[in-house]
Amino acid sequence: MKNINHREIRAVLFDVDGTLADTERDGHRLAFNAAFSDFGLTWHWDIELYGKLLIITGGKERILHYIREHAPNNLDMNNLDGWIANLHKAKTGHFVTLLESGKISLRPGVIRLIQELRHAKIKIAIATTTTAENVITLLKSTLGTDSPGWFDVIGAGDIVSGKKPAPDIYIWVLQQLGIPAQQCIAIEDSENGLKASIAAGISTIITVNDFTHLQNFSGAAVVLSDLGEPKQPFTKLAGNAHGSEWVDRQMLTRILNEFSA
Ligand code: XBP
Ligand code: MG
Repeated sequence: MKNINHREIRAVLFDVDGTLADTERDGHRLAFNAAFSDFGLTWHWDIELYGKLLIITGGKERILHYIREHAPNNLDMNNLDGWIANLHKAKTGHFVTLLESGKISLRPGVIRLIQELRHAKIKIAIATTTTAENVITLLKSTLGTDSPGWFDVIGAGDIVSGKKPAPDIYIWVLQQLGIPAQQCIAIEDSENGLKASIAAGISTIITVNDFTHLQNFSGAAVVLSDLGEPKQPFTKLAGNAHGSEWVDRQMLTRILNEFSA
């Protein structure tokens, strides 16, 4: 008998940093440091400090947080917001150059899943805190120049005022897609990202990385090492993987339906 409550998945919303690719440690962090040096600053964000600073999403917001905590003399500067915006622009330039050099690749299973979803005509979207220019460059450098056009919606950066953990970017992407949260899955890597997606009502898969694996992921549908590949299955860290060893359309559909029977 057909289950009348059965839900078909209609869209998958991908976070970018830490989810599509490990961009933080050897990407954004290096770009911030290069921009600090351009501006004659002695600031240096090492890996340990950067891991702590990731509590604040958004590069401009992260710089302001750092100034408050570690360099408060700068708070008196005229037009601090404008100065931070310029510093951040320089950082984006360095990050884009780094991506264009091809040094950052996509995480396991990302290309396979994107291609499976496209083939099945399931919509794909981006919901990220990072700057749109960074997203477009990452997609082009890893998936090819046409790939930004594969995504039905790209929600990025300052398009909403409240950055993750606020749900704003997810709500904006859902509105643009015109699809209810109950027919979507989000893929995230961080506690801030999870808070944002579940506050928008979206079932969420977490794929952890070195910066996020100790965070609190209660509320996630499942917590995995990565999306997995047939020859390189994921490790399940928490939740229900529905017998799957890599994330595919079938697993996404089972997750979508696990709370709705
Ligand atoms: C990503 C971020 C971003 C990047 C830097 O968070 O917080 O700020 O670290 O990008 P999420 P920008 O993966 O949760 O979206 O400097 O372009 O903001
Ligand atoms: Mg992330």
